[in-house]
Amino acid sequence: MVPPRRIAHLDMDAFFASVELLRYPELRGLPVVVGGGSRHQPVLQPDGTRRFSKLRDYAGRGVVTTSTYEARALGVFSAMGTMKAAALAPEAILLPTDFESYKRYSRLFKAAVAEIVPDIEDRGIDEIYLDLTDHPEETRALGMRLKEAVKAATGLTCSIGIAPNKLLAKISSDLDKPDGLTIVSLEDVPARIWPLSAKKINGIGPKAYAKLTSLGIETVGQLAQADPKLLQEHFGLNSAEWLHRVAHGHDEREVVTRSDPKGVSRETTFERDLHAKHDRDTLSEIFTRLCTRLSEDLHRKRYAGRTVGIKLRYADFRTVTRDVTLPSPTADAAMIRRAAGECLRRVPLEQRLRLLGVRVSALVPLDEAERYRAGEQGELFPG
Ligand code: TTP
Ligand code: MG
Ligand code: MG
Repeated sequence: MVPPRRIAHLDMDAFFASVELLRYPELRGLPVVVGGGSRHQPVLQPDGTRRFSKLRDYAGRGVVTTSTYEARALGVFSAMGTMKAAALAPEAILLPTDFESYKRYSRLFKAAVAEIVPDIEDRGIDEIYLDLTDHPEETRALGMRLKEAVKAATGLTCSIGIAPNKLLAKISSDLDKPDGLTIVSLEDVPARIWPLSAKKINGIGPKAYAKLTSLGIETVGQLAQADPKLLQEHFGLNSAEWLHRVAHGHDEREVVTRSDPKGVSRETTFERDLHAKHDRDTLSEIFTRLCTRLSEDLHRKRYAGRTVGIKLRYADFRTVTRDVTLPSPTADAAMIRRAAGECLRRVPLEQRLRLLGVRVSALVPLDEAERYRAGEQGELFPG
């Protein structure tokens, strides 16, 4: 028999809100909602304290991106209309959304995990899957070490689920949030997974769940016990089989790591549209920073690339790209900046710009690129 796998799902706790609390520690313990705009930026007052916007001051059609657990206790959750949230929690603090910071912390926590388990399946800004099967360390100790590494690198807590497959790992990471570490085996499925709502299963969306409830099926356990014929009638053969399998905790999907990316890119949407001439300095600074970050990404991923490209989006949302291929692969910020600058000179710049991106592709492993350069300089010996 093949021994069971050990798959981990790691998800950051109240991610965007927790990043905000790092810079506004005075908000700890309060209901805080992320989802405002720049007009909700806290204002530093003469006495050194900050004045924050409150939800009750909000007017508009925006939605909540996330909320602290204190705000959730008042009924305020992701994707809820902010006006509706304001009715539930008028005194909650409202903060603007700052994706750049969240992306920075996202990279930080993933890099910290990669020090311990290099093969990561990236599932978006605040979550990853890991295959721990071949790792020598005992499961709970390893889980604790991952959590500590994330905390040390970011100051943030996460929750981890470890199980024989992705399906159960994902459900488990949510069982003891925040700051949880939940280990679930196949034997635990009846006791720990069956009482849960069927919508906890990744892949059962609101529509499928509504259909299930109309058939009298609400929990995973009820789904596991459901008559296969009934499910087939309503969902078709394939989906019915899948529903049956997942309800019993079975899932064969592999953890897919992106160890061989086609290209690495960075882009930024400006806070206001910029003009190539009038905002020359700002634009140039942003451009250089993008290239520096991209170079850092390449070094971290240990890649260099021969093709450097740019992407521009104009104020009217038209997008253009240009690229140039270099004589040898590079990961160097200044070389990327120079090549990207060359591309920029080949696009019309009369209109204002809303987005700028830089990309390096035709990748080779960084040490290969370094050997190549050494060879060019006559430092490499054959063999
Ligand atoms: P989640 O991991 O779903 O939520 P969370 O990290 O805020 O809270 P939890 O402790 O329950 O994991 O999403 C991660 C981030 O993605 C979240 O901080 C904000 C963003 N997000 C949205 O912008 N819109 C949404 O509808 C959801 C669910 C999340
Ligand atoms: Mg999260
Ligand atoms: Mg998440």
